Amino acid sequence: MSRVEEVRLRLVYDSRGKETVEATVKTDRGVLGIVSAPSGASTGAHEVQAFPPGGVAEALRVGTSILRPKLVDRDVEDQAGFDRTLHEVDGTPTFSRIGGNTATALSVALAMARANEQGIDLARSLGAPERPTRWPAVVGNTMNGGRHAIGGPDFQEFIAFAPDATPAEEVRAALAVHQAIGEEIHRRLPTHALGRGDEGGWVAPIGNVVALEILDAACARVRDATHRKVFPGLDLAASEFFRDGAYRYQDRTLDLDGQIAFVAELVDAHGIRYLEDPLDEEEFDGFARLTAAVGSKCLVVGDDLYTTRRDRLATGIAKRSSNAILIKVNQVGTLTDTLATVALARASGLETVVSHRSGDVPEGWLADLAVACGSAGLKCGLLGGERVAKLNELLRLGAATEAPR
Ligand code: 2PG
Ligand code: MG
Repeated sequence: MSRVEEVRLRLVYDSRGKETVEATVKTDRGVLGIVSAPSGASTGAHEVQAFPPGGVAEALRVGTSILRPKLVDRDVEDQAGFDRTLHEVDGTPTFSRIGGNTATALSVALAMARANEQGIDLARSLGAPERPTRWPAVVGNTMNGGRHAIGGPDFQEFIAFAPDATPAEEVRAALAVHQAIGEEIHRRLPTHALGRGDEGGWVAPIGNVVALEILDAACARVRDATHRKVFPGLDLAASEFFRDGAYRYQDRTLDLDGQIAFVAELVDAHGIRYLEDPLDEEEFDGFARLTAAVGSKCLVVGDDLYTTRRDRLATGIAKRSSNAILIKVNQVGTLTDTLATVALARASGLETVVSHRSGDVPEGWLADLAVACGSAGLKCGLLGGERVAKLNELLRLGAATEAPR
């Protein structure tokens, strides 16, 4: 049994150039786990707080003076005890004293140190089988809007959903869709400078429905050319344009019934297989109506609805609000809390999709978590070093199960 010998916290930057926390956990066998935490822009109202009121500087101060002495000398195998201490020292329901990002970085760094001591992948160390029978689909962002892009559509993410047999096939198909979309936007808007948003998807001054048509056509083109499985998906992040009881788009305002009818129509018209946050984050009942209407055709995924919280998921299960949940460690702050939510989802027959944040870090461990959770998807974007790191880790995990050549 090895013990935690040293814990360090540092300031580092995420992909938006914003400050975040990196944690190093060193075991008494001299093995390290080094992990940093990502940050969201379209954060859910029920997430823990990423940082204390004084930001990263305060997180480092509190972490080093108060937290560190309680973590040193702990058993490296005892993830639950380590995570409990993070909660106890913080003492608030929202990690507002130490910061959810400090907790996330430390919690995952302990798991990483343990995996490194064992000499196996984090995925295996967290319980993934040696040869997984299914791989998480690549859930790749191809066009950005909402809070992740200035001047784009209201919907936040236009997604290539690639649930194929191997990670290599999935990544290739999703990237081909991203490229085909860039070509099509350039063809339609030849004089426009083409930019990319926070998650590496294209940004263009086009409406939601036109963007979806372009995505649908690009997926069909790639399917025809490669015979790979890749389908349209959306993250509406609808809470971001829900105000005073209505869904307020640039070109229309819809009430709940109107929004449900509009989204259900889009699912049918474009063969959408992945549908995230189509309604406001408090709309458990509306989610249930939409899931009853389209849940047999696509994953209906709650992100802001659940914020990875077990208690909110329990409400969604009781109401049949969705058939899937998005999983983000720093919405709840520890690996133990995250895995408890995943366990409840699995026990209740809901799929899980493990997700990046819009401001992310150039590390690949999210792919390990998705494989360990037996998730239906790894949502991670397609371009930019912080996104590619996760795709490449998924490729590496896939290749590791093949016979050596
Ligand atoms: C989302 C995420 C990631 P953010 O809404 O699913 O795509 O965005 O990290 O800004 O919450
Ligand atoms: Mg989302």
